[in-house]
Amino acid sequence: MLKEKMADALNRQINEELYSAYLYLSMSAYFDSIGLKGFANWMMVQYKEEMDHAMKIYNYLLSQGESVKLLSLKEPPHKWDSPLHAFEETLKHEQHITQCINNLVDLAEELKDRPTYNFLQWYIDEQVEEEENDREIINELKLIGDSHNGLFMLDRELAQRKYVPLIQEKE
Ligand code: OFO
Repeated sequence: MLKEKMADALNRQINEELYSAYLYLSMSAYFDSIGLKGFANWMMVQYKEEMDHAMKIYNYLLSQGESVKLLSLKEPPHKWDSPLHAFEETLKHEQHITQCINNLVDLAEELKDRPTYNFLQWYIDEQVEEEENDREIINELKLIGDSHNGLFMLDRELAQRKYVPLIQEKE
């Protein structure tokens, strides 16, 4: 069993991860609608990864004998000014998620909850990688500027991203 404060905070993080999935699904639809199929693929993979992040916490709570409480999701935006704007918003969102994870780690430390502290280490590494990926794409988009050719090339590159399911081991 976890302390109530910890279980509640993890339940709220499931909602954060599900919202991340919802946001990236909305971005995938946006990119599809403006003809950037590679960008749409990248965001669709991101959507699936976020669902995995949510399910990892869901499984962890159940494995600890806790209940899962699904909360309502807010509506994500549907449109962005440009691919650069969408990725800047993505980075901002991931920085918010990083802060959420850091707060969870602080809480686990405060409550001396070592299993949860260990469980959260995976998310710390994941956030480093996610922010780095977003920064790389932002930099490329800035270099591309108004070049249609550059955007076309980047779209082809992002079309290569493949979804690799996370193994949902029971903690
Ligand atoms: Fe985008 O990251 Fe989940 O945790």
